Amino acid sequence: MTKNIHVKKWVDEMAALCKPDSVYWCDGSQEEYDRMIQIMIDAGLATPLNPEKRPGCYLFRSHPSDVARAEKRTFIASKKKEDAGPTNNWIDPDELKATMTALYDGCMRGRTMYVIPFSMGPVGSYISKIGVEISDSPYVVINMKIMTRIGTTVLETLGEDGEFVKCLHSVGKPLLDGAKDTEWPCIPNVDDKYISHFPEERMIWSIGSGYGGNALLGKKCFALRIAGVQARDEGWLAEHMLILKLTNPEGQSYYICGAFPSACGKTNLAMLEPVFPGWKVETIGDDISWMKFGEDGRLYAINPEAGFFGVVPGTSMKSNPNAMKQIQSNTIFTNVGLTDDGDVWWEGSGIPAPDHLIDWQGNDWTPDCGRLAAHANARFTTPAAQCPVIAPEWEDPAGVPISAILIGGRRKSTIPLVNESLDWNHGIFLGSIMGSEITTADITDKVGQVRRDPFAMLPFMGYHMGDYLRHWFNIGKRTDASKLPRIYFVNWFRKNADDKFIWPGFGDNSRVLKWIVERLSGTGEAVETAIGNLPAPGAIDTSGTNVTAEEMNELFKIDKELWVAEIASIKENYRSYGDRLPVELADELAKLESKLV
Ligand code: SAT
Ligand code: MN
Repeated sequence: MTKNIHVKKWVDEMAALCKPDSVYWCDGSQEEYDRMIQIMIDAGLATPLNPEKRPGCYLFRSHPSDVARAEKRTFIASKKKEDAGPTNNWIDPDELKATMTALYDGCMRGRTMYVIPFSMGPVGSYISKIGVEISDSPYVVINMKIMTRIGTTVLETLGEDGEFVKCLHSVGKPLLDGAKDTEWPCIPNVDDKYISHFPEERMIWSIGSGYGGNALLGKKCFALRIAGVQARDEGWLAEHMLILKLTNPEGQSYYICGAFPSACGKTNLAMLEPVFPGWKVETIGDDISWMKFGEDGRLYAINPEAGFFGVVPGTSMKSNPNAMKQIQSNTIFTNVGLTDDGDVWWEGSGIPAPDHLIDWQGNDWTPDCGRLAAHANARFTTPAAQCPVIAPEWEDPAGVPISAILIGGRRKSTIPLVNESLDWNHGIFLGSIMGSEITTADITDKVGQVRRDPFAMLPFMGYHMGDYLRHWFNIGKRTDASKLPRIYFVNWFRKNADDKFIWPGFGDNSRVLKWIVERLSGTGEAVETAIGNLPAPGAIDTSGTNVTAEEMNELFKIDKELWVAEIASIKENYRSYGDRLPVELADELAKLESKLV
Protein backbone atom coordinates (compact mmCIF):
# COMPACT_ATOMS: atom_id res chain seq x y z
CA MET A 1 0.00 0.00 0.00
CA THR A 2 0.99 3.61 -0.33
CA LYS A 3 0.82 7.00 1.34
CA ASN A 4 0.30 8.59 -2.05
CA ILE A 5 -3.39 9.47 -2.18
CA HIS A 6 -3.31 9.85 -5.98
CA VAL A 7 -2.02 6.32 -6.47
CA LYS A 8 -4.46 4.97 -3.91
CA LYS A 9 -7.45 6.74 -5.45
CA TRP A 10 -6.56 5.63 -8.96
CA VAL A 11 -6.02 1.99 -7.91
CA ASP A 12 -9.39 2.01 -6.09
CA GLU A 13 -11.13 3.41 -9.17
CA MET A 14 -9.54 0.91 -11.52
CA ALA A 15 -10.37 -1.98 -9.16
CA ALA A 16 -13.99 -0.83 -9.10
CA LEU A 17 -13.99 -0.83 -12.90
CA CYS A 18 -12.05 -4.04 -13.63
CA LYS A 19 -13.59 -6.00 -10.70
CA PRO A 20 -10.68 -8.34 -9.85
CA ASP A 21 -11.11 -10.98 -7.12
CA SER A 22 -8.28 -9.31 -5.20
CA VAL A 23 -5.74 -6.50 -5.38
CA TYR A 24 -2.05 -7.23 -4.70
CA TRP A 25 0.66 -4.56 -4.27
CA CYS A 26 4.00 -5.82 -5.60
CA ASP A 27 6.95 -5.38 -3.22
CA GLY A 28 9.56 -6.31 -5.83
CA SER A 29 11.15 -9.10 -3.77
CA GLN A 30 12.74 -12.25 -5.14
CA GLU A 31 10.29 -14.28 -3.04
CA GLU A 32 7.42 -12.54 -4.85
CA TYR A 33 9.03 -13.23 -8.25
CA ASP A 34 9.38 -16.93 -7.40
CA ARG A 35 5.75 -17.04 -6.24
CA MET A 36 4.53 -15.52 -9.54
CA ILE A 37 6.54 -18.07 -11.50
CA GLN A 38 5.03 -20.87 -9.40
CA ILE A 39 1.50 -19.62 -10.14
CA MET A 40 2.27 -19.86 -13.84
CA ILE A 41 3.98 -23.25 -13.59
CA ASP A 42 0.90 -24.57 -11.78
CA ALA A 43 -1.32 -23.15 -14.53
CA GLY A 44 0.82 -24.81 -17.20
CA LEU A 45 1.90 -21.44 -18.66
CA ALA A 46 5.57 -21.60 -17.63
CA THR A 47 8.05 -24.43 -18.19
CA PRO A 48 11.14 -24.49 -15.95
CA LEU A 49 14.23 -25.22 -18.04
CA ASN A 50 16.83 -27.81 -17.07
CA PRO A 51 18.62 -26.23 -14.06
CA GLU A 52 21.92 -27.84 -15.06
CA LYS A 53 21.81 -26.12 -18.45
CA ARG A 54 19.81 -22.94 -17.78
CA PRO A 55 19.53 -22.27 -14.04
CA GLY A 56 16.67 -19.96 -13.11
CA CYS A 57 15.30 -19.91 -16.68
CA TYR A 58 11.69 -20.41 -17.80
CA LEU A 59 9.97 -20.85 -21.12
CA PHE A 60 6.63 -19.32 -22.06
CA ARG A 61 4.57 -19.80 -25.22
CA SER A 62 2.27 -16.98 -26.16
CA HIS A 63 -0.95 -17.30 -28.13
CA PRO A 64 -0.15 -17.35 -31.88
CA SER A 65 -2.18 -14.13 -32.28
CA ASP A 66 -0.10 -12.37 -29.62
CA VAL A 67 3.53 -12.42 -30.72
CA ALA A 68 4.58 -8.81 -31.41
CA ARG A 69 3.79 -5.15 -30.95
CA ALA A 70 0.37 -4.35 -32.45
CA GLU A 71 1.21 -1.15 -34.36
CA LYS A 72 -2.17 -0.89 -36.07
CA ARG A 73 -3.85 -1.03 -32.67
CA THR A 74 -1.52 1.53 -31.05
CA PHE A 75 -3.19 4.90 -30.57
CA ILE A 76 -2.08 8.40 -29.63
CA ALA A 77 -5.24 9.95 -28.24
CA SER A 78 -4.15 13.57 -27.92
CA LYS A 79 -6.93 16.09 -27.45
CA LYS A 80 -6.35 17.46 -30.96
CA LYS A 81 -5.88 15.14 -33.91
CA GLU A 82 -3.17 17.32 -35.45
CA ASP A 83 -1.04 16.90 -32.31
CA ALA A 84 -0.74 13.16 -32.99
CA GLY A 85 0.62 13.96 -36.45
CA PRO A 86 0.68 12.07 -39.73
CA THR A 87 2.51 8.98 -38.45
CA ASN A 88 0.16 7.94 -35.64
CA ASN A 89 -3.29 6.37 -35.28
CA TRP A 90 -5.57 8.83 -33.54
CA ILE A 91 -8.93 8.46 -31.82
CA ASP A 92 -10.64 11.22 -29.87
CA PRO A 93 -9.68 10.62 -26.20
CA ASP A 94 -13.25 10.81 -24.88
CA GLU A 95 -14.48 8.37 -27.48
CA LEU A 96 -11.55 6.01 -26.90
CA LYS A 97 -12.03 6.13 -23.13
CA ALA A 98 -15.71 5.29 -23.52
CA THR A 99 -14.93 2.32 -25.78
CA MET A 100 -12.17 1.05 -23.52
CA THR A 101 -14.07 1.63 -20.27
CA ALA A 102 -16.72 -0.77 -21.59
CA LEU A 103 -13.97 -3.31 -22.35
CA TYR A 104 -12.35 -2.87 -18.92
CA ASP A 105 -15.66 -3.28 -17.08
CA GLY A 106 -15.29 -6.60 -15.24
CA CYS A 107 -12.28 -7.63 -17.35
CA MET A 108 -10.34 -8.88 -14.30
CA ARG A 109 -13.11 -11.08 -12.84
CA GLY A 110 -11.60 -14.26 -11.42
CA ARG A 111 -8.11 -12.74 -11.47
CA THR A 112 -5.77 -10.83 -9.19
CA MET A 113 -5.04 -7.18 -9.94
CA TYR A 114 -1.32 -6.58 -9.50
CA VAL A 115 -0.17 -3.06 -8.67
CA ILE A 116 3.41 -2.63 -9.91
CA PRO A 117 5.15 0.60 -8.84
CA PHE A 118 8.20 1.01 -11.09
CA SER A 119 11.04 3.43 -11.70
CA MET A 120 12.40 4.08 -15.17
CA GLY A 121 16.04 4.76 -14.38
CA PRO A 122 17.95 4.33 -11.11
CA VAL A 123 15.61 5.07 -8.19
CA GLY A 124 16.01 8.70 -7.23
CA SER A 125 18.10 9.87 -10.22
CA TYR A 126 17.22 13.38 -11.47
CA ILE A 127 16.70 11.83 -14.92
CA SER A 128 14.46 8.95 -13.70
CA LYS A 129 10.66 8.87 -13.69
CA ILE A 130 8.11 6.77 -11.86
CA GLY A 131 5.13 4.83 -13.20
CA VAL A 132 2.55 2.54 -11.68
CA GLU A 133 1.34 -0.35 -13.81
CA ILE A 134 -1.87 -2.13 -12.93
CA SER A 135 -2.00 -5.53 -14.62
CA ASP A 136 -3.84 -8.83 -14.29
CA SER A 137 -0.88 -10.77 -15.66
CA PRO A 138 1.76 -12.38 -13.41
CA TYR A 139 3.88 -12.71 -16.59
CA VAL A 140 3.90 -8.91 -16.73
CA VAL A 141 4.94 -8.73 -13.06
CA ILE A 142 8.01 -10.94 -13.56
CA ASN A 143 9.01 -9.22 -16.80
CA MET A 144 8.60 -5.77 -15.21
CA LYS A 145 10.81 -6.93 -12.33
CA ILE A 146 13.60 -7.70 -14.80
CA MET A 147 13.03 -4.79 -17.19
CA THR A 148 12.52 -2.00 -14.61
CA ARG A 149 13.02 -1.38 -10.90
CA ILE A 150 9.79 -2.32 -9.12
CA GLY A 151 8.38 -2.44 -5.63
CA THR A 152 8.16 -0.79 -2.25
CA THR A 153 11.23 1.44 -2.55
CA VAL A 154 9.66 3.06 -5.61
CA LEU A 155 6.49 3.88 -3.66
CA GLU A 156 8.63 5.33 -0.88
CA THR A 157 10.47 7.53 -3.39
CA LEU A 158 7.14 8.68 -4.80
CA GLY A 159 6.21 9.95 -1.34
CA GLU A 160 2.84 11.48 -0.55
CA ASP A 161 2.55 13.72 -3.56
CA GLY A 162 4.98 12.57 -6.26
CA GLU A 163 4.07 12.48 -9.95
CA PHE A 164 3.64 9.16 -11.73
CA VAL A 165 2.50 7.83 -15.10
CA LYS A 166 -0.69 5.76 -14.90
CA CYS A 167 -0.36 2.50 -16.82
CA LEU A 168 -3.43 0.26 -16.94
CA HIS A 169 -3.09 -3.18 -18.51
CA SER A 170 -5.36 -6.18 -18.84
CA VAL A 171 -5.09 -9.31 -20.93
CA GLY A 172 -8.82 -8.84 -21.46
CA LYS A 173 -9.84 -12.35 -20.50
CA PRO A 174 -11.89 -12.65 -17.29
CA LEU A 175 -12.07 -16.07 -15.64
CA LEU A 176 -15.78 -16.59 -15.09
CA ASP A 177 -17.38 -19.23 -12.83
CA GLY A 178 -14.09 -20.50 -11.45
CA ALA A 179 -12.57 -21.08 -14.91
CA LYS A 180 -8.78 -21.53 -15.07
CA ASP A 181 -6.27 -20.45 -17.69
CA THR A 182 -5.59 -23.29 -20.08
CA GLU A 183 -3.51 -21.27 -22.52
CA TRP A 184 -1.81 -17.84 -22.78
CA PRO A 185 -4.60 -15.39 -21.93
CA CYS A 186 -5.29 -12.54 -24.37
CA ILE A 187 -7.93 -11.28 -26.81
CA PRO A 188 -7.11 -13.28 -29.96
CA ASN A 189 -8.87 -10.94 -32.38
CA VAL A 190 -6.28 -8.28 -33.23
CA ASP A 191 -8.91 -5.62 -33.90
CA ASP A 192 -10.13 -5.90 -30.32
CA LYS A 193 -6.72 -5.08 -28.84
CA TYR A 194 -5.95 -1.49 -27.83
CA ILE A 195 -2.63 0.05 -26.82
CA SER A 196 -3.65 3.63 -26.09
CA HIS A 197 -1.78 6.71 -24.97
CA PHE A 198 -3.29 9.86 -23.51
CA PRO A 199 -0.28 12.19 -23.73
CA GLU A 200 -1.78 15.23 -22.01
CA GLU A 201 -2.76 13.06 -19.03
CA ARG A 202 0.49 11.07 -19.06
CA MET A 203 -1.61 7.92 -19.10
CA ILE A 204 -1.50 4.55 -20.88
CA TRP A 205 -4.39 2.09 -21.31
CA SER A 206 -3.72 -1.31 -22.85
CA ILE A 207 -6.03 -4.30 -23.22
CA GLY A 208 -6.05 -7.59 -25.08
CA SER A 209 -2.35 -8.39 -25.41
CA GLY A 210 0.10 -9.88 -22.93
CA TYR A 211 3.20 -9.61 -25.12
CA GLY A 212 6.22 -7.32 -25.08
CA GLY A 213 5.74 -3.63 -25.63
CA ASN A 214 1.94 -4.04 -25.63
CA ALA A 215 1.97 -5.20 -22.03
CA LEU A 216 5.28 -4.16 -20.41
CA LEU A 217 4.12 -0.57 -20.37
CA GLY A 218 7.35 0.89 -18.98
CA LYS A 219 9.13 0.21 -22.24
CA LYS A 220 7.91 1.72 -25.52
CA CYS A 221 4.62 3.13 -24.17
CA PHE A 222 6.11 5.07 -21.26
CA ALA A 223 9.85 5.38 -21.88
CA LEU A 224 9.38 6.53 -25.49
CA ARG A 225 5.83 7.70 -26.27
CA ILE A 226 4.80 9.36 -23.00
CA ALA A 227 8.35 10.30 -21.93
CA GLY A 228 8.81 11.81 -25.41
CA VAL A 229 6.01 14.27 -24.63
CA GLN A 230 7.46 14.96 -21.17
CA ALA A 231 10.89 15.49 -22.74
CA ARG A 232 9.47 17.95 -25.25
CA ASP A 233 7.76 19.92 -22.46
CA GLU A 234 10.73 19.75 -20.06
CA GLY A 235 13.66 20.21 -22.46
CA TRP A 236 15.33 16.80 -22.66
CA LEU A 237 15.43 13.79 -25.02
CA ALA A 238 13.72 10.37 -24.73
CA GLU A 239 15.16 8.29 -27.55
CA HIS A 240 15.09 4.81 -29.07
CA MET A 241 18.85 4.40 -28.64
CA LEU A 242 21.41 2.01 -27.25
CA ILE A 243 24.16 3.45 -25.05
CA LEU A 244 27.68 2.04 -25.19
CA LYS A 245 31.07 2.93 -23.74
CA LEU A 246 34.04 2.59 -26.06
CA THR A 247 37.55 2.65 -24.61
CA ASN A 248 40.67 2.93 -26.78
CA PRO A 249 44.08 1.42 -26.00
CA GLU A 250 45.17 4.76 -24.48
CA GLY A 251 42.43 4.29 -21.88
CA GLN A 252 40.21 7.14 -23.10
CA SER A 253 36.50 6.33 -22.89
CA TYR A 254 33.69 7.73 -25.02
CA TYR A 255 29.97 7.24 -24.49
CA ILE A 256 27.99 6.75 -27.69
CA CYS A 257 24.24 6.44 -28.30
CA GLY A 258 22.78 4.68 -31.33
CA ALA A 259 19.31 4.89 -32.91
CA PHE A 260 18.36 1.92 -35.07
CA PRO A 261 14.94 0.49 -35.90
CA SER A 262 13.83 -2.74 -34.16
CA ALA A 263 15.66 -5.85 -35.43
CA CYS A 264 18.69 -3.97 -36.89
CA GLY A 265 21.15 -5.44 -34.40
CA LYS A 266 21.00 -2.81 -31.63
CA THR A 267 21.49 -5.34 -28.85
CA ASN A 268 24.42 -6.87 -30.75
CA LEU A 269 26.07 -3.48 -31.27
CA ALA A 270 25.57 -2.51 -27.61
CA MET A 271 27.74 -5.47 -26.51
CA LEU A 272 30.03 -5.80 -29.48
CA GLU A 273 33.47 -7.36 -29.20
CA PRO A 274 35.92 -5.07 -31.04
CA VAL A 275 38.27 -6.77 -33.50
CA PHE A 276 41.23 -4.59 -32.44
CA PRO A 277 43.39 -5.56 -29.48
CA GLY A 278 43.22 -3.06 -26.64
CA TRP A 279 39.80 -1.67 -27.62
CA LYS A 280 36.84 -2.37 -25.38
CA VAL A 281 33.07 -1.96 -25.66
CA GLU A 282 30.96 -1.95 -22.51
CA THR A 283 27.19 -1.72 -22.35
CA ILE A 284 25.02 0.87 -20.65
CA GLY A 285 21.75 0.14 -22.47
CA ASP A 286 20.47 -1.69 -25.53
CA ASP A 287 17.22 0.07 -26.43
CA ILE A 288 16.36 3.39 -24.79
CA SER A 289 18.31 6.49 -23.80
CA TRP A 290 17.04 9.42 -21.74
CA MET A 291 19.32 12.43 -22.06
CA LYS A 292 19.35 15.60 -20.00
CA PHE A 293 21.74 18.52 -19.87
CA GLY A 294 24.27 18.42 -17.06
CA GLU A 295 25.62 21.54 -15.37
CA ASP A 296 28.56 21.56 -17.80
CA GLY A 297 26.19 21.95 -20.77
CA ARG A 298 26.73 18.42 -22.09
CA LEU A 299 24.01 15.83 -22.62
CA TYR A 300 24.06 13.04 -20.02
CA ALA A 301 22.29 9.75 -20.70
CA ILE A 302 20.77 7.08 -18.52
CA ASN A 303 19.33 3.74 -19.55
CA PRO A 304 15.83 3.91 -18.06
CA GLU A 305 15.55 0.11 -18.17
CA ALA A 306 17.10 -2.59 -15.97
CA GLY A 307 16.94 -5.52 -18.39
CA PHE A 308 17.14 -6.44 -22.04
CA PHE A 309 14.15 -7.67 -24.03
CA GLY A 310 16.01 -8.97 -27.06
CA VAL A 311 15.13 -10.88 -30.20
CA VAL A 312 16.31 -14.47 -29.74
CA PRO A 313 16.49 -15.87 -33.30
CA GLY A 314 19.82 -14.96 -34.86
CA THR A 315 21.54 -14.58 -31.49
CA SER A 316 24.67 -16.73 -31.66
CA MET A 317 28.30 -16.86 -30.56
CA LYS A 318 29.08 -15.05 -33.82
CA SER A 319 26.44 -12.30 -33.69
CA ASN A 320 26.51 -11.70 -29.92
CA PRO A 321 28.70 -13.87 -27.69
CA ASN A 322 28.02 -11.66 -24.66
CA ALA A 323 24.24 -12.05 -24.92
CA MET A 324 24.72 -15.80 -25.30
CA LYS A 325 26.50 -15.84 -21.93
CA GLN A 326 24.00 -13.45 -20.39
CA ILE A 327 20.96 -15.59 -21.21
CA GLN A 328 22.50 -18.72 -19.72
CA SER A 329 20.71 -18.10 -16.40
CA ASN A 330 17.85 -16.16 -14.75
CA THR A 331 16.23 -15.46 -18.11
CA ILE A 332 12.66 -15.67 -19.36
CA PHE A 333 12.34 -17.10 -22.88
CA THR A 334 9.15 -16.55 -24.82
CA ASN A 335 8.29 -18.46 -28.01
CA VAL A 336 11.48 -20.46 -28.61
CA GLY A 337 11.83 -24.25 -29.09
CA LEU A 338 12.12 -26.61 -26.09
CA THR A 339 14.63 -29.45 -26.52
CA ASP A 340 14.08 -32.94 -25.13
CA ASP A 341 16.73 -32.32 -22.45
CA GLY A 342 14.98 -29.21 -21.17
CA ASP A 343 17.07 -26.57 -22.93
CA VAL A 344 15.98 -24.00 -25.53
CA TRP A 345 16.86 -23.82 -29.23
CA TRP A 346 16.23 -21.28 -31.95
CA GLU A 347 17.03 -20.64 -35.59
CA GLY A 348 20.31 -18.81 -36.17
CA SER A 349 21.78 -19.98 -32.85
CA GLY A 350 24.78 -21.50 -34.60
CA ILE A 351 23.99 -24.71 -32.69
CA PRO A 352 22.95 -27.69 -34.84
CA ALA A 353 19.21 -28.37 -34.70
CA PRO A 354 18.30 -31.32 -32.48
CA ASP A 355 16.46 -34.25 -34.10
CA HIS A 356 13.35 -33.42 -32.14
CA LEU A 357 11.96 -30.59 -30.02
CA ILE A 358 8.70 -28.93 -29.02
CA ASP A 359 8.19 -25.79 -31.10
CA TRP A 360 6.97 -22.39 -29.95
CA GLN A 361 3.38 -23.46 -30.51
CA GLY A 362 3.78 -26.57 -28.34
CA ASN A 363 3.93 -29.06 -31.23
CA ASP A 364 6.45 -31.76 -32.08
CA TRP A 365 9.12 -30.41 -34.37
CA THR A 366 11.80 -32.05 -36.50
CA PRO A 367 14.37 -30.29 -38.69
CA ASP A 368 12.55 -31.35 -41.88
CA CYS A 369 9.02 -30.39 -40.76
CA GLY A 370 9.05 -27.11 -42.68
CA ARG A 371 8.10 -24.93 -39.69
CA LEU A 372 10.11 -22.61 -37.46
CA ALA A 373 11.04 -23.95 -34.02
CA ALA A 374 11.14 -20.41 -32.61
CA HIS A 375 8.88 -17.54 -33.67
CA ALA A 376 10.86 -14.87 -35.57
CA ASN A 377 10.03 -12.36 -32.80
CA ALA A 378 10.76 -14.75 -29.92
CA ARG A 379 12.33 -12.83 -27.02
CA PHE A 380 14.56 -13.16 -24.01
CA THR A 381 14.02 -11.06 -20.90
CA THR A 382 17.28 -10.91 -18.99
CA PRO A 383 18.74 -8.70 -16.24
CA ALA A 384 21.15 -6.03 -17.55
CA ALA A 385 23.39 -6.61 -14.53
CA GLN A 386 24.09 -10.10 -15.88
CA CYS A 387 25.60 -8.79 -19.14
CA PRO A 388 29.28 -9.87 -19.11
CA VAL A 389 30.34 -6.46 -20.48
CA ILE A 390 27.97 -4.22 -18.53
CA ALA A 391 29.76 -0.95 -17.74
CA PRO A 392 30.36 -0.47 -13.99
CA GLU A 393 28.69 2.97 -14.18
CA TRP A 394 25.55 1.72 -15.96
CA GLU A 395 23.36 2.68 -13.01
CA ASP A 396 25.10 5.98 -12.21
CA PRO A 397 22.21 8.34 -11.35
CA ALA A 398 24.20 11.21 -12.91
CA GLY A 399 24.18 9.48 -16.30
CA VAL A 400 27.11 9.37 -18.73
CA PRO A 401 28.21 12.26 -21.02
CA ILE A 402 27.42 11.51 -24.66
CA SER A 403 30.06 12.31 -27.30
CA ALA A 404 28.45 10.84 -30.39
CA ILE A 405 25.11 9.60 -31.67
CA LEU A 406 24.90 6.90 -34.32
CA ILE A 407 21.82 6.67 -36.50
CA GLY A 408 21.03 4.11 -39.17
CA GLY A 409 18.53 1.92 -40.95
CA ARG A 410 18.71 -0.86 -43.51
CA ARG A 411 19.56 0.57 -46.92
CA LYS A 412 20.86 -1.61 -49.72
CA SER A 413 22.09 1.39 -51.71
CA THR A 414 22.64 5.18 -51.61
CA ILE A 415 23.57 5.57 -47.92
CA PRO A 416 27.31 5.04 -47.23
CA LEU A 417 28.80 2.83 -44.52
CA VAL A 418 29.38 5.91 -42.37
CA ASN A 419 28.82 9.63 -42.86
CA GLU A 420 29.71 12.30 -40.30
CA SER A 421 27.23 15.15 -40.10
CA LEU A 422 28.64 18.64 -40.70
CA ASP A 423 26.96 20.07 -37.60
CA TRP A 424 24.01 19.50 -35.26
CA ASN A 425 21.35 20.72 -37.70
CA HIS A 426 22.78 18.62 -40.53
CA GLY A 427 22.75 15.65 -38.14
CA ILE A 428 19.06 16.18 -37.45
CA PHE A 429 18.47 16.33 -41.19
CA LEU A 430 20.22 12.94 -41.54
CA GLY A 431 18.11 11.64 -38.64
CA SER A 432 14.96 12.79 -40.38
CA ILE A 433 15.76 10.88 -43.59
CA MET A 434 16.67 7.61 -41.86
CA GLY A 435 14.73 4.63 -43.00
CA SER A 436 14.69 1.14 -44.43
CA GLU A 437 13.63 -0.28 -47.76
CA ILE A 438 10.28 -1.98 -47.54
CA THR A 439 10.76 -5.71 -48.10
CA THR A 440 8.38 -8.42 -49.27
CA ALA A 441 7.97 -9.37 -45.60
CA ASP A 442 6.00 -6.15 -45.12
CA ILE A 443 3.07 -7.31 -47.30
CA THR A 444 2.36 -4.10 -49.16
CA ASP A 445 2.64 -2.92 -52.76
CA LYS A 446 5.41 -0.50 -51.78
CA VAL A 447 8.26 -3.04 -51.90
CA GLY A 448 11.58 -1.27 -52.57
CA GLN A 449 10.40 2.17 -51.45
CA VAL A 450 11.97 3.70 -48.37
CA ARG A 451 9.91 3.96 -45.21
CA ARG A 452 11.28 7.02 -43.40
CA ASP A 453 11.81 6.28 -39.73
CA PRO A 454 13.26 9.46 -38.16
CA PHE A 455 15.69 8.53 -35.38
CA ALA A 456 14.03 5.05 -35.41
CA MET A 457 11.08 6.62 -33.60
CA LEU A 458 8.32 6.01 -36.17
CA PRO A 459 6.50 3.30 -34.14
CA PHE A 460 7.29 5.04 -30.84
CA MET A 461 6.21 8.66 -31.38
CA GLY A 462 3.86 10.12 -28.80
CA TYR A 463 3.16 13.31 -30.76
CA HIS A 464 3.61 15.04 -34.12
CA MET A 465 6.79 13.90 -35.90
CA GLY A 466 7.39 17.43 -37.22
CA ASP A 467 7.24 18.85 -33.68
CA TYR A 468 9.58 16.10 -32.55
CA LEU A 469 12.21 17.09 -35.11
CA ARG A 470 11.72 20.74 -34.14
CA HIS A 471 12.39 19.73 -30.53
CA TRP A 472 15.80 18.37 -31.62
CA PHE A 473 16.66 21.77 -33.13
CA ASN A 474 15.54 23.46 -29.91
CA ILE A 475 17.78 21.17 -27.84
CA GLY A 476 20.72 22.26 -30.02
CA LYS A 477 20.07 25.90 -29.18
CA ARG A 478 20.36 25.28 -25.45
CA THR A 479 24.11 24.77 -25.28
CA ASP A 480 27.40 25.53 -27.08
CA ALA A 481 27.70 23.71 -30.40
CA SER A 482 31.01 22.24 -29.22
CA LYS A 483 29.27 20.50 -26.33
CA LEU A 484 26.69 18.69 -28.44
CA PRO A 485 27.29 15.07 -29.47
CA ARG A 486 28.39 14.60 -33.09
CA ILE A 487 25.95 12.66 -35.25
CA TYR A 488 27.07 9.78 -37.50
CA PHE A 489 24.81 8.17 -40.12
CA VAL A 490 25.82 4.51 -40.54
CA ASN A 491 24.56 1.76 -42.83
CA TRP A 492 25.80 -1.80 -42.28
CA PHE A 493 23.44 -3.16 -44.92
CA ARG A 494 24.66 -1.88 -48.31
CA LYS A 495 24.54 -4.62 -50.98
CA ASN A 496 26.44 -5.29 -54.18
CA ALA A 497 25.07 -6.09 -57.66
CA ASP A 498 24.65 -9.73 -56.60
CA ASP A 499 22.40 -8.68 -53.71
CA LYS A 500 25.06 -9.65 -51.13
CA PHE A 501 26.01 -7.50 -48.13
CA ILE A 502 29.31 -5.77 -48.84
CA TRP A 503 30.22 -5.07 -45.22
CA PRO A 504 30.75 -8.04 -42.85
CA GLY A 505 28.98 -6.33 -39.92
CA PHE A 506 28.83 -7.63 -36.32
CA GLY A 507 32.27 -7.31 -34.60
CA ASP A 508 33.70 -5.65 -37.71
CA ASN A 509 31.46 -2.66 -37.05
CA SER A 510 34.09 -1.78 -34.43
CA ARG A 511 36.22 -0.62 -37.40
CA VAL A 512 33.68 2.13 -37.99
CA LEU A 513 33.44 2.93 -34.27
CA LYS A 514 37.23 3.27 -34.17
CA TRP A 515 37.17 5.87 -36.96
CA ILE A 516 34.39 7.75 -35.16
CA VAL A 517 36.42 7.90 -31.95
CA GLU A 518 39.46 9.04 -33.95
CA ARG A 519 37.31 11.83 -35.37
CA LEU A 520 36.21 12.82 -31.87
CA SER A 521 39.79 12.96 -30.65
CA GLY A 522 40.92 14.87 -33.76
CA THR A 523 43.11 12.26 -35.44
CA GLY A 524 40.65 10.61 -37.86
CA GLU A 525 40.89 11.69 -41.51
CA ALA A 526 37.80 12.69 -43.49
CA VAL A 527 36.87 14.29 -46.78
CA GLU A 528 34.00 16.73 -46.98
CA THR A 529 31.46 15.77 -49.65
CA ALA A 530 28.04 17.01 -50.71
CA ILE A 531 26.35 14.63 -48.26
CA GLY A 532 28.71 14.98 -45.28
CA ASN A 533 32.19 14.03 -44.06
CA LEU A 534 33.22 10.60 -45.33
CA PRO A 535 36.30 8.69 -44.12
CA ALA A 536 39.40 9.48 -46.19
CA PRO A 537 40.56 6.50 -48.28
CA GLY A 538 42.30 4.08 -45.92
CA ALA A 539 41.03 5.82 -42.79
CA ILE A 540 38.89 2.82 -41.91
CA ASP A 541 41.16 -0.08 -41.04
CA THR A 542 40.09 -3.16 -43.04
CA SER A 543 43.17 -5.28 -42.34
CA GLY A 544 42.17 -8.86 -41.62
CA THR A 545 38.86 -8.65 -43.53
CA ASN A 546 38.08 -9.80 -47.08
CA VAL A 547 36.76 -6.36 -47.97
CA THR A 548 38.66 -5.10 -51.02
CA ALA A 549 39.58 -1.48 -51.80
CA GLU A 550 37.06 -1.66 -54.63
CA GLU A 551 34.33 -2.71 -52.22
CA MET A 552 35.28 0.12 -49.87
CA ASN A 553 34.81 2.52 -52.79
CA GLU A 554 31.42 0.97 -53.42
CA LEU A 555 30.47 1.42 -49.73
CA PHE A 556 31.17 5.16 -50.01
CA LYS A 557 30.06 5.79 -53.58
CA ILE A 558 27.80 8.82 -53.97
CA ASP A 559 25.59 7.87 -56.91
CA LYS A 560 24.12 11.12 -58.19
CA GLU A 561 21.15 9.50 -59.90
CA LEU A 562 20.16 7.63 -56.74
CA TRP A 563 20.51 10.81 -54.68
CA VAL A 564 18.26 12.74 -57.05
CA ALA A 565 15.61 10.05 -56.53
CA GLU A 566 16.33 10.14 -52.79
CA ILE A 567 15.75 13.88 -52.63
CA ALA A 568 12.43 13.52 -54.46
CA SER A 569 11.36 10.86 -51.96
CA ILE A 570 12.47 13.00 -48.98
CA LYS A 571 10.45 15.92 -50.36
CA GLU A 572 7.38 13.75 -50.59
CA ASN A 573 7.89 12.59 -47.01
CA TYR A 574 8.42 16.16 -45.77
CA ARG A 575 5.13 17.22 -47.38
CA SER A 576 3.31 14.89 -44.95
CA TYR A 577 4.45 17.14 -42.07
CA GLY A 578 2.52 20.08 -43.54
CA ASP A 579 3.21 23.38 -41.80
CA ARG A 580 4.87 21.56 -38.90
CA LEU A 581 7.96 20.82 -40.98
CA PRO A 582 10.81 22.68 -39.24
CA VAL A 583 12.20 25.31 -41.61
CA GLU A 584 15.72 24.08 -40.78
CA LEU A 585 14.92 20.77 -42.48
CA ALA A 586 13.72 22.46 -45.66
CA ASP A 587 16.95 24.54 -45.58
CA GLU A 588 19.17 21.47 -45.15
CA LEU A 589 17.41 19.70 -48.01
CA ALA A 590 17.81 22.74 -50.27
CA LYS A 591 21.53 22.92 -49.39
CA LEU A 592 22.00 19.25 -50.23
CA GLU A 593 20.15 19.64 -53.50
CA SER A 594 22.23 22.61 -54.59
CA LYS A 595 25.47 20.81 -53.70
CA LEU A 596 24.53 17.65 -55.55
CA VAL A 597 22.71 18.86 -58.60
O1 SAT B 1 7.87 -5.50 -28.06
S1 SAT B 1 8.77 -4.32 -27.94
O2 SAT B 1 8.12 -3.14 -28.48
O3 SAT B 1 9.11 -4.09 -26.56
C1 SAT B 1 10.24 -4.63 -28.78
C2 SAT B 1 10.38 -4.04 -30.12
O4 SAT B 1 9.58 -4.28 -31.01
O5 SAT B 1 11.37 -3.31 -30.35
MN1 MN C 1 13.53 -1.19 -29.65
